[in-house]
Amino acid sequence: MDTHDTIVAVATPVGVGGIGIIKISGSLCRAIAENIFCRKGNAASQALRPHHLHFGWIVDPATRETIDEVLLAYMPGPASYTREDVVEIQCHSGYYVLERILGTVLSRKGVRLAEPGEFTRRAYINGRINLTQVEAIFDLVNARTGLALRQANDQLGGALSKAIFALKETAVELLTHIESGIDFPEEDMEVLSSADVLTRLRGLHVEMDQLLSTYEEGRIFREGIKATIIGRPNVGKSSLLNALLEEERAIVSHVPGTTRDTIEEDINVCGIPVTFVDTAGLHNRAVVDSIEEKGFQRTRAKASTADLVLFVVDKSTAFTDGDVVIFQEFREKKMVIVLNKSDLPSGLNEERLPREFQDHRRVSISAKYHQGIDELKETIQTAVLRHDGSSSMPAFLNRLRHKVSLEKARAGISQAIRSLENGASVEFAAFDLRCVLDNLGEVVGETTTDDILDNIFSSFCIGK
Ligand SMILES: Nc1nc2c(ncn2[C@@H]2O[C@H](COP(=O)(O)OP(=O)(O)O)[C@@H](O)[C@H]2O)c(=O)[nH]1
Ligand SMILES: [Mg+2]
Repeated sequence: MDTHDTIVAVATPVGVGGIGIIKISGSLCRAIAENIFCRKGNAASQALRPHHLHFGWIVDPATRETIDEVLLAYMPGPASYTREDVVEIQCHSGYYVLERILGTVLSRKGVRLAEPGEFTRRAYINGRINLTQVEAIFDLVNARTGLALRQANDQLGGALSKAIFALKETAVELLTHIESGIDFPEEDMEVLSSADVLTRLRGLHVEMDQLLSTYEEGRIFREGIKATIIGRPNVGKSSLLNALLEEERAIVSHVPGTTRDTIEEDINVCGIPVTFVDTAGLHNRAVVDSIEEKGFQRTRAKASTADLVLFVVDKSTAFTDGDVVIFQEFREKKMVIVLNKSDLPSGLNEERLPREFQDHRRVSISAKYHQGIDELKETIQTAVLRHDGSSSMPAFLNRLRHKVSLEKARAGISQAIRSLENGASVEFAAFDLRCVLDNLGEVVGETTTDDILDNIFSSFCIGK
């Protein structure tokens, strides 16, 4: 990919609409603007004032035909999105208009169509943003809840990269101490003993542990969770899905075994995107037919891969062996026990629930009458998150990529600690620390391979 070309793309969704924006970045921007843009009041002799909107027309330089009435902004680098010269043309959004303006710009030598994410890639290559900030832009565009948006903005502001740079700084400082001791042993520099180095390495390890422990939650903010509703037939699983959705999505019936397939719906639960999965009720009677058998398999598959299981129990009847069997099967999962049909006289003594049930979060609801649903949502939130977004939040790892690189860095620190504990010289620790610096550099994009970069930028849309 040539990074010296001037690139152009339509930056708004293609289609008929109020406004369409064409974005150009590169050294030819100004010449292109002067060539195709005719300002109102024949102000052609005046230079285009940077960072101002100019009103005028796009005119085909070959035919002198007016294509559209537009607003144009010229943003010379480095004060621009890409740090290169940038021109943005706000025109009317119509297929033909956009295509004609794009074609006019592209007809110039040295200009080509931008690849997906290429504007942002240039911002990254030119050092305006680091790789975690690139990812934050992607997350911002794709945010589905307030919490996801907040996390994306924090990350764009540098929350995660600052945490990584702080770790790097500590590692560099330690490395400098060790290496100055190796290279200039006779000089009058503070040389750390093996014991001092060990103490500092252990400190770094703890800091990395802390940052790594944020991954699960960071991932949930960004991607959301899958919550599978399970339980015996007729306990009210489908009614619960409907109550959460506030619409009659799943068929509810007093006939057991009504839900045979799984049904999935997305709901924003206190800022977390949750995909709820309604399933076929599990029972231990003889299986009736092959459809039911398949339904059971799907229920089990969806429950075993879920981030959270909502185990629905009918509170109006006594606890059954069937409930216990289901509970035992999924007890290792993160679980909320939902005691449904609380509008009916209780047939279940909560005090006498089996011991292991008492350890799980429990909520009483009436799915039929939409009672206790808000409390259930709050319980789901506290079951999966430690932070609710109301207070200040730490830096989060929120991508597998971050976690993998930081785990490699932590393994490097462990390795250095082990060799020092076994009496090796500090030179070995210095070697490990250099690898740790590379691993940390991967997170912020300093030592990231082209494959990974291609992968990240290709998920962007053209024009971003
Ligand atoms: N009284 C009462 N009945 C309910 C409640 N939730 C579900 N039901 C009834 O229980 C039966 C089974 O409900 P359904 O949602 O189909 O259960 P599923 O088989 O677990 O999906 C239906 O007749 C529902 O109307 C509730 O909270 N209170
Ligand atoms: Mg059902």
